[in-house]
Amino acid sequence: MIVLESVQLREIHLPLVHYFETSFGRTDNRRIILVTVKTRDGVGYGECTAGEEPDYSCETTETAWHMLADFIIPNLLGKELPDARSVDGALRAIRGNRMAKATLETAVWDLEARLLGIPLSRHLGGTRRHIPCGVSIGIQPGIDALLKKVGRELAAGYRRIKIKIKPGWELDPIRCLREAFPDIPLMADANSAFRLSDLPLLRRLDQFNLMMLEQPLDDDDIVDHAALQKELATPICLDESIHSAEDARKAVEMGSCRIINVKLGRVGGYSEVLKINDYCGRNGIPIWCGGMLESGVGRAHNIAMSSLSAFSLPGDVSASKRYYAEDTVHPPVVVTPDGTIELPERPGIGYDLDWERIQRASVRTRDFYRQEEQR
Ligand code: OSB
Ligand code: MG
Repeated sequence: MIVLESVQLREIHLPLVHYFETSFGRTDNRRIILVTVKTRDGVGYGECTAGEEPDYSCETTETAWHMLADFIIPNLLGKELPDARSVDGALRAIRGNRMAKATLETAVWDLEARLLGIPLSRHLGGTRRHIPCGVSIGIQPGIDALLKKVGRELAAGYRRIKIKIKPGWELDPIRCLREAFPDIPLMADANSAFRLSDLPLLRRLDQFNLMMLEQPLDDDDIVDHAALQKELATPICLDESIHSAEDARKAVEMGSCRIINVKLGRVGGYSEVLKINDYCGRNGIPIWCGGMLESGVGRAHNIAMSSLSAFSLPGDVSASKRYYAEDTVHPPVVVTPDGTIELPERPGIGYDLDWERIQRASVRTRDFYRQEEQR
């Protein structure tokens, strides 16, 4: 039985070592919510993956803080939860807001794994000892900069290159990359920047042997994606459109995608991830772990999730130093020269939080305590 005695919310501001540009725009500085959950005898940590702006998702750092403080935390404090798996059901009365819910849900899974004295990956049923890593490369100021950057990431050992595309930055960068690196695993992520009427252009991407084309069309669409997939040889991978195992099933049954990008926050936490892992494993749909420019705490959760059996493709899970000069965990997440991350062996997420660093980056904290029952 898990009974949360207290929860702490904390907002930190972390500058990215380099801005990250997608079809939505640029991010220079992250506003990240960290959460600490405590029972009488345990502690666990989570990170909110919501971004600063409502572009990738309708959730933002600020809406997540509101949902956590005013609904999610009051709903869970003092409640008798049979186990971490039951948190998802306990939050069912709160609609949507999956990133906010996942912040708490993932922290309780970390707490439970720590209480059991086992790594979170093992607690989830993960089987991998190390995970293959890819990189997500933002829109660059020009082709030369892109080629240089890709060369550096390949030299560092990364096993798959993903570039962000948008109208006007698609065919040329991909053609130049293919000429320079004919055989690398290469893919492109459009973050919903195209329409079905762009079919003639998107069809031309088929000649470049991309592993997949990620989320070319609207975030809330699986109908046009199905129409597009029929016309393309390149597999479509859905990211923004998939919020649950049911979404995954419907998209697969409609033929809207052949691959799925799984993000812990976007689907509301580990309970849903486990269902997606089961469904995709049974149906031969490869999945991989997406990234949200997480700091170390969220990154450690992504690593644990990536150990699950259906996560067969390299994810957007890369080294701390690609994002932050000083991360929230110590030591930072490192990638081996052959492009893998080793699963930590210690209990829970398996990385220590760097409280000195976190303290310096903090802009607000709020503590919540269980109300003692009146007698
Ligand atoms: O679409 O995968 C995406 C970052 C922010 C929002 C959406 C996305 C991304 C990334 C970055 O691609 C992945 C990473 O954390 O390296
Ligand atoms: Mg994406």
